Amino acid sequence: MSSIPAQKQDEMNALRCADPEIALAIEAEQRRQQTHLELIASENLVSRAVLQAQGSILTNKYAEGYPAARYYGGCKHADTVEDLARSRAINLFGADHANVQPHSGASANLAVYLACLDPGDRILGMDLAHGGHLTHGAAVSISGRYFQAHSYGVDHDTGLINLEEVRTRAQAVKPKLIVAGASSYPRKIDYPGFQGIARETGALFMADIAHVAGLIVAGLHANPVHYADLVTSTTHKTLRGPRGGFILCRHEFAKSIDRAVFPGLQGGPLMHIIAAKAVAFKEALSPDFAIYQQRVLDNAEEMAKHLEEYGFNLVTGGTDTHLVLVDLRSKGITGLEAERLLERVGITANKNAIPYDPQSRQVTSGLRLGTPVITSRGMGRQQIKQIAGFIRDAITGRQDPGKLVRIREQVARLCLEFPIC
Ligand code: DSN
Repeated sequence: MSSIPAQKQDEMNALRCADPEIALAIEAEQRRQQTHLELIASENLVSRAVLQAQGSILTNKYAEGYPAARYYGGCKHADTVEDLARSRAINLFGADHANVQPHSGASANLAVYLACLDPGDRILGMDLAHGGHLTHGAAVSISGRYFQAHSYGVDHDTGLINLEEVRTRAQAVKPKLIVAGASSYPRKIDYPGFQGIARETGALFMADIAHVAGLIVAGLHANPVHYADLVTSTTHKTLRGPRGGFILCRHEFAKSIDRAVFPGLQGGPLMHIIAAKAVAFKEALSPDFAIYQQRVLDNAEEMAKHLEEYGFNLVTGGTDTHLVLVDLRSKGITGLEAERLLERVGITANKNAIPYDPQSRQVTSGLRLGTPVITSRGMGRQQIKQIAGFIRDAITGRQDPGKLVRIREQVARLCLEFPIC
């Protein structure tokens, strides 16, 4: 029997007739999401309202430019949508200015670089191998090819960012821009500390809050809008919106940021996505959103607690974010093997480099586990304990196919109790 709800079935009928292959793949993905526990820290579940806006006829509209200054006719309603998205983003974070057009977090970061830097300028960001992001200066990214990229890492023993080391690096490198933000760092980032270093060394300060934007909105992490010159983010991680990016900045950067996004980097904005961003921002303004974010944090803390009880080593010894980074070396399994093993029991997670990882990036010694999706499904401490137990049992029982089948059945039962929509 199909696990797809009736309303969804109706919506899929047109697609099924027009393109059965794509319809089947989407339905299969719907079943996969329903029947698996998604622990990928950068993913989330959007509301039906966000999904509807994203699937709306706004996708038909070209609206190059900005509200009241477009290069196409017929943009009245597009203007309404983008104005709402911008004002809600400003309201949510207390920023002077918002640009909601970046197609992704990577595009948002590139727009900041285009607005503030010249090719060859020096930037200082967190090392990708220590939890940073590709676009913060990795050699394989345009950020590392067009700019002179330098990095800071985390302390070998604690796994924590050491601001004294960042300061020393900044004094030596004299970057034009310092970037704070990470993809797999389980602790709060000291934005005032970074601001101080940027001021001392004459650098601009950009905070990339893609992972923790929802926690910031809920007041659970410091708001870098108060400390950074520019803030970039995605909308689809803890913030629970559609896939996309946005930029917040002070008035003085507004014009150059807008010009960098369009016409500097992008053409027509994705108006259907901007509408969905507006809906997500409105949802994030509600009191329920802060409660949800607190649960995300509680669940991550609970996950860390049980994994530690089961003898797993955690990078930094725990978490104060939505994710935990497990160092698997003491369990004699690589990140790649663990990712594949968990997939067999219906748990989706990603292998992840740990700081100073002896393994390659394709193999890794770590596993990143995040709680946004399972929290959106309504799971709480009791279920987190069960899930940590599944992970322990799968890893310790990995040579026992019968045991893995039994865990898969338990995972499926838990998923059934918490439908995704
Ligand atoms: N790829 C995202 C993540 O998984 O963290 C970052 O862009």
